[in-house]
Amino acid sequence: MDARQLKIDAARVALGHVADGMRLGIGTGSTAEEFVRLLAEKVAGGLDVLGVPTSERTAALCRELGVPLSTLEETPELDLTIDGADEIDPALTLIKGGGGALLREKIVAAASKRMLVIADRSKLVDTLGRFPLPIEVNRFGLRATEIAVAEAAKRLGLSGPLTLRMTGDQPFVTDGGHFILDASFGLIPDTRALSDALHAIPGVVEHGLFIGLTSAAVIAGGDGVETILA
Ligand code: ABF
Repeated sequence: MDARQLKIDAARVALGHVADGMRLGIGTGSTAEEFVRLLAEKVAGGLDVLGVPTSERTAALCRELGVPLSTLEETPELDLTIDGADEIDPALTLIKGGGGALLREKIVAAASKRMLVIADRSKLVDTLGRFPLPIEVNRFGLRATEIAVAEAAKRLGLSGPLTLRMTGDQPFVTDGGHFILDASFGLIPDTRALSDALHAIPGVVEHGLFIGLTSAAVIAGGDGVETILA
């Protein structure tokens, strides 16, 4: 089965959790995009929902397809967020941020009663870290922040290159106006310790470890779709 069909299958199951009148956080990435396309069909059929997008890219797609939008300022309490992930471990801790939207994704997820992650089976891992951890950093003092991140990781027995994410020959800039360092630390046995260490660094705005935010993961594989509860 092709990769896109797996994304559609997971998105369709997640759509089954959407009820009339819900306030939805809507994620970023290709799997979340399939969810938006299916959601838009339901909206066209009369489903009454309000979406809060996690990126400008998602907002533009929702507007194009006719999904009613709000903002987190207008709608600060959400019923359900549907989003993708780069890696998912057995405790449903995630690595997110490959799409560059981790800050708004985490804020929206934290404002939601429930969060469903939609993914194909390739995202399931025993231990997070094969995928480089995105770290959103303030543009001021970037070099000092890099040094602090490397030292914090080293204290946890982690090391590896920190790569400034680029768009062409310019640094990638997030919707929030920050840069992203992709940290190739390798496997991360203690995600909470790394999360706490990164949050202690003033130049770190947020990172892509989503701990304790996921209610369930909807995983599509060649043998069908399974829902893993947190
Ligand atoms: C976004 O979706 C990001 O947090 C994550 O990196 C990405 C996964 O994209 P895809 O669904 O295209 O694999 O939520």
